[in-house]
Amino acid sequence: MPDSVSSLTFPPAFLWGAATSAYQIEGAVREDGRTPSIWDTFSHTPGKTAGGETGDIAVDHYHRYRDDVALMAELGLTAYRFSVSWSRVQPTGRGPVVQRGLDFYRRLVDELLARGIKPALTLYHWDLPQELEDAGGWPVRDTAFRFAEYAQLVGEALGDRVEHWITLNEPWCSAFLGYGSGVHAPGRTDPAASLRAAHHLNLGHGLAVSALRAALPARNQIAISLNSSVVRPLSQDPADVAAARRIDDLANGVFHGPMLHGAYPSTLFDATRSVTDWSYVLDGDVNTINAPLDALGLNYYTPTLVSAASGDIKGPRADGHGSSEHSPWPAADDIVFHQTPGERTEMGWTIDPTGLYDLLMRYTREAPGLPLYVTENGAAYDDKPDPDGRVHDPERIAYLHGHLSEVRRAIADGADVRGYFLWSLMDNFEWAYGYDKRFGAVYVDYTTLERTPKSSARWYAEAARTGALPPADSAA
Ligand code: PNW
Repeated sequence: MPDSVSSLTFPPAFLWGAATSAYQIEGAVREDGRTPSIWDTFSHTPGKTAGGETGDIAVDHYHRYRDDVALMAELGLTAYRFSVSWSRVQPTGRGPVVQRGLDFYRRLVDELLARGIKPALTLYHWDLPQELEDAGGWPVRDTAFRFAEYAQLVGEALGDRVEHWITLNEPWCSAFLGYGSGVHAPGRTDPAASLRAAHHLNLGHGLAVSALRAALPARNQIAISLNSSVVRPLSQDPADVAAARRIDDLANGVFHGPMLHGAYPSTLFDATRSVTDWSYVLDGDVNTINAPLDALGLNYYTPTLVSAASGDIKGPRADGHGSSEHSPWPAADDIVFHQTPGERTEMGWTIDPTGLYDLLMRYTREAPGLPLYVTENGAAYDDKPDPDGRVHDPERIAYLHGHLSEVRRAIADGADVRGYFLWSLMDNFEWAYGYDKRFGAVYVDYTTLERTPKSSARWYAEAARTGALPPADSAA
């Protein structure tokens, strides 16, 4: 075996996973007592999603979970990351649980365990019960306490069989795409509300960590998934470097500051004074948010390239965060977002695997000793079945090979990366983009809902089976 191949061997206990989220795959939105979440409301509001598409049926995973787990087993996955729909379990966001809703996740988890696949459960992947949004949503403090109560209920119900717990998925998206640019539910465009939402998501996370600590057996692992951005300045000009630092605060520091270091960056407070006075950060909050974690999940797709606006030249907003005349970045109108040069995926996101290496090394420094997981990484392509029904996606294989190689390089350089979750197991509802953007390793025919593993799924299965990366050009 040539060195270049053997050096791509991963640690024996490395988890080879795939990820999904409830609203993107389950469907069955009115079954067994589930009530609408903000994503039901948003997707049913004209003009909010491509083609008016919704998650009403999605890929019908709620009814097909057994077959889907069988498929995961066939692909040799050793872990599966999914999310729980809050309004399926606790329809109004308060009060007692609905057992029928909870039973779905019990059955799913039991099916996974029976096949030797480790469940990684995300409590919140953007689908706030609509009733809680009607009461003010994440900008109001009470939502954080409601989330902790929900976390405790799910922890008590599933703590005996789920070892890996993730509180929030990508609070940046919830706060800044949901309440700032409005391209995600609930579709509000208020920079002050987006920063309040960020704080209350943080607080909800911290309260949930403590609630889970009390509810779960000690061996369980509690984490959060951040879509931490790799923010790069366009040049080494001090103005561009300063612009990158400010965006880094708004993308990363706003979350990892209180979570990992017990403080918001003071530079973040200074830079956003024109929008908010941060008076809703009460004494003790930051301590609550700083609750110790057992691991950190990082989601990575593409880096972010910024510069300071020079003179009256205002560049295009090429930040890849969807189209809206409202920026997701509060108090940052003087900063220009650029498209990173290079090949792009169907999302328009530039492929840069070195960003994943940089991210893993950064958090190795930022949180020494904390195990890391790549909880999402993947690419959308315009996949189509060949006449023989097979789906070939060499671009996705190249993307996965490139990024997993960088994960391996980070491990060699001291990053404690314990696993990788490909986004996504199967094609699904890509939020505001609807069903058009296919991220799956498994192809879904949206007429028949039939599942067909793409060649990337077979490539990934081989990696999972051998614990090493097959060459990117190996025709699986
Ligand atoms: C993540 N951005 O979404 C989510 O966790 C997934 O549910 C989603 O399907 C996947 O990545 C692909 O989009 C993101 O604008 C959406 O920076 C938008 C951004 C980042 C992540």
